[in-house]
Amino acid sequence: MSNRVAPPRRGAAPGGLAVGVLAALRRTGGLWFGWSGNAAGEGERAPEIVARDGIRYATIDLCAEDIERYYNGYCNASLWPLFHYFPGRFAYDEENFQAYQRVNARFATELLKLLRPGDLVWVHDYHLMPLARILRDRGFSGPIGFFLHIPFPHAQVLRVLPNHETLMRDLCCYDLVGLQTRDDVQSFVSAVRLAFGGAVRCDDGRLDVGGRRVSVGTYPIGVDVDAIRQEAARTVQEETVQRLIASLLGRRLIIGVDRLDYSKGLIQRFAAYEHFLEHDPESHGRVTLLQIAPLSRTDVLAYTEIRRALEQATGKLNGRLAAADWTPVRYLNRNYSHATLMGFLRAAHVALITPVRDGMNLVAKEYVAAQDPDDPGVLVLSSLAGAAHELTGALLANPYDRRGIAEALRAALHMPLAERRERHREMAEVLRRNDIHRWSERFCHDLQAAGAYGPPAAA
Ligand code: ADQ
Repeated sequence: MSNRVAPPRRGAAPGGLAVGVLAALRRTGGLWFGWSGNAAGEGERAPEIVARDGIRYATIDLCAEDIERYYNGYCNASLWPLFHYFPGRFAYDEENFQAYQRVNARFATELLKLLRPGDLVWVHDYHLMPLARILRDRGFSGPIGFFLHIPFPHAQVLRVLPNHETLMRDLCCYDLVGLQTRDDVQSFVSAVRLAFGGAVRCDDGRLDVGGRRVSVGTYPIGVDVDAIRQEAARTVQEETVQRLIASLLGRRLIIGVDRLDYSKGLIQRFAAYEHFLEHDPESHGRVTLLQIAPLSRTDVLAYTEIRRALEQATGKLNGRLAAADWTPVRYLNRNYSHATLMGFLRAAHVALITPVRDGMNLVAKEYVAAQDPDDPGVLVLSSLAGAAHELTGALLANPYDRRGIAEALRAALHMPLAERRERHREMAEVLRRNDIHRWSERFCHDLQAAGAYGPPAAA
């Protein structure tokens, strides 16, 4: 279950969650259920179901008011900013919370009609936190797990949300709660303690709360390393990527790929790049930053604002520093196929991935996987991305520290081949040990085990 379902389409660009869910379902088969992304006409219709390559995709439409209140409102103007530590961008409206509950109840009703005995339910992300409680209330007794793709905020941030206690109680109806990093697990436990009082016991990843036992663990999402390497090696030869390479005229390519979102730190990144260029005149005319930033959540005000701010920042930077034959930043709001994107990543000498907060950041992992091991590029990565916990062979820097990022960029551009190979080897090994298949296998295995405990925890 996830808010949006992404049946594979040619040229479609799945986000991080979709990449992970698809990889998991391709191995196990099963049903993927969620919102179609469309507004409903009159009345509620039964889910539309299509089957492709062993996976069934079931989707429902939502009415315009629910899209506005549940999706744009509670999910993306309340939960998203707060979970990414932006209380300043947090907005709250009680009616939006009611819509959130209403849509979750509708998802549960439709899902129950499709579930079969022995099914295991894996719920993805912050849109669907109440789902287990509703499924339990209506008699479903199989294992239900929850994975959060974004950061889990510390209790002292979460308490800004008026309904944080309700949400924490709902989350404790799952058998297994999976989070991206150890920090997220600690924050989750802090929030459970806040909601249930200090008396919550936590032993070896199991919490005893409100008469139930809930398992909690770290499940960092990964990528399919070998598939990406092969895909990148193939597409780097194709016309779109070759034309990009030819257009550089020998300049070094720095790449950034992020949904256009304030959590991705693009304003700070452009400022750091400008700082780098100002303090390194030698690099003028010798580097190009290609920033690919497809638009997202265009109906939410904060996203229109960040888009405008980035357009201004790009215009200002290029206006100040460009030469007649050189543009420092190429800024694109468009989607590419996954394959083409992997070719771009392989062609780049440096990836500049500097979110100000990110659950994991798959692009950082994809960049490492896409490299030629004999001549790999260098990853400059934000210390505030979940991926920084694993990718210690990257050049890590604080995304708000312009000077630190500029120094990392300089070091990346001048790094000797032996060091690039060594850092890349180390990171590729980590990625291979914990790839996307292992992520889903571990989660499903632990969910089966957690579900087998049954409800107990004697009061
Ligand atoms: P996202 O915020 O979407 O994911 P990310 O993890 O980087 O961020 O995943 C983005 C995915 O979309 C990548 O697979 C990337 O290749 C793809 N993509 C991005 N831009 C594209 C473009 N222009 N064209 C084609 N494909 C593009 C959320 C969380 C993250 C978490 C993931 C997975 O916010 O922190 O890592 O889920 O759990």
